[in-house]
Amino acid sequence: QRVGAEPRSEFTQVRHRVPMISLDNAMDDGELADFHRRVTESVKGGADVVYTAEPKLDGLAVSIRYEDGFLVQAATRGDGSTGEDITQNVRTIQNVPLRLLGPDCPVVIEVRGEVYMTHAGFERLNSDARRRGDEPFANPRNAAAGSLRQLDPRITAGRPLTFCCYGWGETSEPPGDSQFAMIRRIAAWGVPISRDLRQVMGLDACRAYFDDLGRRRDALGYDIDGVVFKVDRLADQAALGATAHHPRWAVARKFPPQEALTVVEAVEFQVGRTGAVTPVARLRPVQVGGVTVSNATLHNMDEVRRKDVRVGDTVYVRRAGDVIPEVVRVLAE
Ligand code: I6G
Repeated sequence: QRVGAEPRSEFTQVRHRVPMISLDNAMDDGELADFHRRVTESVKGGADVVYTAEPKLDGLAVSIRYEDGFLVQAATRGDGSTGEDITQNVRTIQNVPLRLLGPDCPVVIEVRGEVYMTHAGFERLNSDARRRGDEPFANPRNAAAGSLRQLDPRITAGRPLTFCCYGWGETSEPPGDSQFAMIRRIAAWGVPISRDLRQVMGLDACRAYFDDLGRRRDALGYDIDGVVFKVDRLADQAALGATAHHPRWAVARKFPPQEALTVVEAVEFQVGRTGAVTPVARLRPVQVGGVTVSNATLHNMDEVRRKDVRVGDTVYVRRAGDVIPEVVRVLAE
């Protein structure tokens, strides 16, 4: 149980003492190899450079500040220099510690990471919304964003949000020698981190991690859009520095998107063995996550009405693993 707070009329602005910059993307294997080449050209140890590897969660970046072990402030990324104060909302996230553990927790630390919603939490939230006759959320990311942006923290408290730390901002603590060791220390203070965080050496190990996570992507239970690789040695990170936009010591190797836009050319009604009727959208063929999709389920007539799908509409289709592709929503605009 956690003590709540009154609704607010607006969010106040928070200036990030250490900017929250975004990551550069590697859209294919060649771009990952380019990143690795740039790194090896400027750090000692050359090809044997060690990276941390972890899933890139598809959520919202937040920074959570602890002073003397107490959670004192939480903020959105915003434009990277200034975000919004969402302290009272973040305090309602069950796996965010309000106090850090242990005698050795630092005087000041800002932990940074992603707030997201699991598939199970998202399904529960949307089925509750449908039961009440409310508009469901389009995807877990929108649901997480809408939940964090509530002015009334009591609403956020009822939403199934989860936090995962991947880095830090201002800290009074010398972070030690490596990214991996610092994240493990943060975890020892009670802050959740990715169970898939690993150290990998060289480009081939990065590729193997990426391929393995790609195979497991649909079984993770939450959306990810890639893998983040970071040069592990903090001295090397400092030497590599940053451009105006991105750190030079990290990259997000992206997976192909699981959603694409196409046009509904017809709707047909399939009758199953039990007599159940399933409306199926016949689509203009489109590539989704490396596979050509030309049919997508519309589930049942309630869903057709709710989504208001009509022949000729432009729609988002989504496929995940072996699941039958589905029409997610109409692009009304
Ligand atoms: O947006 C991000 C997602 C994941 C990140 C990130 C990350 O690490 C796993 N790390 C950094 C350093 C930044 N953005 C800036």
